[in-house]
Amino acid sequence: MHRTRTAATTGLAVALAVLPLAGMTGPSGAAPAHESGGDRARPTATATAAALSPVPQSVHDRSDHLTVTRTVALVAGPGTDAPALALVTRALKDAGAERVVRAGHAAAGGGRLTVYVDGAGAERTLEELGARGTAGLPAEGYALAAGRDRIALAGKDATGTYYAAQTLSQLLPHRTRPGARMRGTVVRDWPATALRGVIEGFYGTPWSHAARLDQLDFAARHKMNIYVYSPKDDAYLREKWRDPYPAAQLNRIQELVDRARARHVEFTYALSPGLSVCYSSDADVKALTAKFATLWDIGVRTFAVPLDDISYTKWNCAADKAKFGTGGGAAGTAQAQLLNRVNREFIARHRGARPLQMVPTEYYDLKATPYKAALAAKLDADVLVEWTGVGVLAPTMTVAQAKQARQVFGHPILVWDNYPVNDYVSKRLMLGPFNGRAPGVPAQLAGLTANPMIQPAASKLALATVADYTWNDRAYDARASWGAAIEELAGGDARTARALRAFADVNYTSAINPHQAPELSAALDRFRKDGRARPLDAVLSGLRDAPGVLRDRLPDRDFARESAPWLDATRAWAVAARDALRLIVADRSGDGATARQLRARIPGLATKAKSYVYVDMKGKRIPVVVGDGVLDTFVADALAGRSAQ
Ligand code: 14T
Repeated sequence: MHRTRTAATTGLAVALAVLPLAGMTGPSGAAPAHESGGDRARPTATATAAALSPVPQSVHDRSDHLTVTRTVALVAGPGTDAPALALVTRALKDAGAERVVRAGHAAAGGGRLTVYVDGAGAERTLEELGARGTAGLPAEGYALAAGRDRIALAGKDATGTYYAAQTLSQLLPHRTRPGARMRGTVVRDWPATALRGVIEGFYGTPWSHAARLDQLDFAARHKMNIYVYSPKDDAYLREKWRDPYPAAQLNRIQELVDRARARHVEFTYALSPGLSVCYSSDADVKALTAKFATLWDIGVRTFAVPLDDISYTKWNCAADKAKFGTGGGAAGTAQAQLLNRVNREFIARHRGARPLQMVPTEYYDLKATPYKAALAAKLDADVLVEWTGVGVLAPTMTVAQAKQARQVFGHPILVWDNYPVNDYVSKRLMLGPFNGRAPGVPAQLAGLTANPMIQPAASKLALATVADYTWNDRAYDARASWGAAIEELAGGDARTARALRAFADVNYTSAINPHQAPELSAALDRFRKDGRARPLDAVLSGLRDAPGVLRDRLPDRDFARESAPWLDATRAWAVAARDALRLIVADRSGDGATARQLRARIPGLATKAKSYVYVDMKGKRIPVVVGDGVLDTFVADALAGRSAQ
């Protein structure tokens, strides 16, 4: 165990694991009618939609094409989002434009491509291209139309415009010369839930500063809009919560805040006073708000007070016991009083502050308790309450559960989803897709934040699928989203993508993806049925070579570095499994000499495959697993002569 769990929460977690889940419900309610029209637009989404991630709510290809000209005119509305304009300009240059010139109210024409971003020009161009304007779109929605010699982007708000620019940069081709063609397209798009992102809330080695900056870029590309800063290595968030930051540390946080702002991501500062706070103390309310004020001053606008993984059966001061008494109801009352003061004395008095967020001490179930009842009744109505679903690691989440969470907590619910977090099983990488969350859940929520792995770069695979689900749950297809994320991380290179898919397949299993290595398992099953060694040998050879391909070719160098022990183990298991396959063939053909040789060699190969370790922050060496229950079983069965069809 690499951390301390309080007896109370451990007991509850165990008890909850066996509770039956509420009945699965299907999608509830129809999607809002935001369909786009379009002259010459085809009625169905086509190849364009498949290339976009997250999948837009509505995409229609037009029958025309436009050309990226040497000079492109950019016409922006008044006060148009600067990061959106910078992104559009870069995307056009990456598509082969040599110059992007800002024009006034210039009309399209003159043989050059004109791009309108927001304002009257964009609205008019949308209409000309048969698209509806921004009226009726939800927050962060946008409309994009491209056809003839023009492109129009219009956001419901600045973030919407920025997302239109992100979509355009995915639509435009990558070229070094002018003249590239792009298919005419109409997109009308909006998110399924307001807050979508990542909470750095795991135990173990925290992310580096560089990794956090990189994650903010990644989040923005996937239309995620929140990063909750709650790393376990920042002592000023927990033990030293009352103390101000040393200047150097505050400067680093400021860098994150600035990057987040430029990417339309809400940097959320989560201060956890639970270890020592005295709920009834004026001085502690002041300490909390004074600390928040230092972060407000560097640009933070979203704040959270997590009160998870603490004891609510023991107070930190005698005054609390005297004022609130004992039991869960008393704890809920005490927490509500403290948070309401923060809400009224800080959040409400700072214009531009976003709603306060909190993690309750009971964050992992739906049971009606005195604690939840007190929180529901007494906590200010506008405070968001975080909830992990039923179980700290919720295998599934239904619409009925999400509705019930709103009822029992009595507040808007922000899901803290414990996927792909691997702090409790650091022997695993979790490279499977986000799964088991029903369509319709996002509409019930204030948002969803995913708790990632200790490995930031490797987390991107799962996080891209979380982004897809939270943006457009009704179109979400876990396997398709997983495939798209693999393509993206492979940088569009087919060989790298094949290698990454094979590697992710043997690192697939988790609480939400119960089956390990689905693709390799299918290949093994085919072999068990038809006895054909050749196709299986090709699969295993691909797996053996995948780690080398990834080390040489993955664009994100950190991915391979972080995954080193798992890459080594994958190669070693594939080598052992290939020999196991040879052994089966030798046994089958009565080639006793070869079989004897292989039997002598394979156990050593398996031992080697089990020898690779992940070293945690305390120096503990943890043997990693890949393809467990699949590769090891295949090898063991072959050795035991259990592999005949
Ligand atoms: F507050 C939360 F919503 C939450 O999930 N807290 C932690 C989280 O930081 C951690 O990364 C995650 C996965 O291991 O689990 C939560 O921590 C636990 C989980 C337990 F089952 C703490 C005590 C438990 F008994």
